[in-house]
Amino acid sequence: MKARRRATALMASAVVLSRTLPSAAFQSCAERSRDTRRSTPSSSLQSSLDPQIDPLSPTSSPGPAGMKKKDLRTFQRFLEVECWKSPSIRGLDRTLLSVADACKQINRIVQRAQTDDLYGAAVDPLTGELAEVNVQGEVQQQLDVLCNTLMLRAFCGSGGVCAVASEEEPIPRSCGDVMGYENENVISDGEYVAVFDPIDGSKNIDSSLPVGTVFGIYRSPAKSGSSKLHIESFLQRGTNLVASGYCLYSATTVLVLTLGSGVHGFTLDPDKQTFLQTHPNMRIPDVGNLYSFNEAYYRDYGEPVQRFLSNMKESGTMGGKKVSARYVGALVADVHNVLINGGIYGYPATRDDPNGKLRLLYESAPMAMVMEQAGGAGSTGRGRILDVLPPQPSQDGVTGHDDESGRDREIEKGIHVRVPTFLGSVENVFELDQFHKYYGDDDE
Ligand code: FBP
Repeated sequence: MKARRRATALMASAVVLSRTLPSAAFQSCAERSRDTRRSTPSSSLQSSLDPQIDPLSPTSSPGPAGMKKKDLRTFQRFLEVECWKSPSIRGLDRTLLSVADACKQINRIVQRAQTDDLYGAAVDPLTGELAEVNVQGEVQQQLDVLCNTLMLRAFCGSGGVCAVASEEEPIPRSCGDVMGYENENVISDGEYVAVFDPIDGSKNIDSSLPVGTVFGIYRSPAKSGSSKLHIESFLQRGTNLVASGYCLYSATTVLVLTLGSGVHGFTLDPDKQTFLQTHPNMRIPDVGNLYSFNEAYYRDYGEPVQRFLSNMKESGTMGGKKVSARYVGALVADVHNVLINGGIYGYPATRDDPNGKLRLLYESAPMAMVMEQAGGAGSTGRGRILDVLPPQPSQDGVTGHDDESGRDREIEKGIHVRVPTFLGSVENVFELDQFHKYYGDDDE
């Protein structure tokens, strides 16, 4: 009786294993366990089995697939050459190197968040009370505050930027204010302004899913040396972006950047802590079979988007291939996936949010510039994201007006304005736009 029970248990785990491991693996691990009595494993397997030997160290014998460090160009070298080639972006290299350093620090913080208890809401160290609710109405997380500070100082400490706007700041701040200089003029001769989302996909943090950082840089029309913060420097169309990019913190840490002439990807070498140019001249396929929408909101989407999604699922194909869905819940991760594989990412308008969720200035526009520079497209469903002009404050745009709070609210509206966002391969985004044209827009 006992023997029969053991046999059934064995069979059961075999079934589980066969369900969890692909048959070949199941077969091979059974074989391997059986075979090890007979043959000695290959040297690379031995090295990867022996915890003493680091399979990645250059001295160890090459592991599977000849694991050699490729001779890749560093991010610094790339910037030096690009800024040398185009005088119009001179000075940006210092700023972007500083941003890359901040991304390395954010990467380390994200990886240590669990062990160093950096999760959860930020607490005011002085009062012990929960920190602010940010302009989005969200309780600021510890990581939001930490990464926001890192990005603020990276941009303002670089010398090239005179003012910044962030998802975590209600209104833009001058770099003099960020760096705590008495006389803010000290810094205001930077010719650029920067916009950024320090931690994108913040809801993913607690479950260790991919998150990112998004940034964009505009030339500031303000006269250098002026002492007033010029809001209109920020409320520009995305077509005026001089540079934009994102950093993805995931299985690998990847920094993707455009300076307005193509898109390049740099992967962080964890040993050297250097970004290496692993993806030169990135191009998105003209059409793809991947779609990335939060379909839980399907019933709240407008008719054009509903018909686009249902049509695609009924046909089961997109771009001539079997359609496939991916949704990580972080703009940077989902758009990076679409950039590499082709397809479309969308965060449409919904019944409750007629402009969707994503913020034009520091999420949709910088990502649309990257997508367009890689041969893709960025649309609101009714037009190019980069052509959208954020709402302008009614009066002359300079703060220090007598009705400060009213003025700030106007500025906030412009800085944190949201747009329906569709990013991806030109054929897929074009098709979505056609659905908007055909099924009208009165409900969106
Ligand atoms: P945050 O920048 O506040 O994280 O918000 C943006 C975002 O997290 C995007 O990264 C992501 O694509 C989207 O919101 C996910 O929203 P939802 O959970 O509603 O699908």
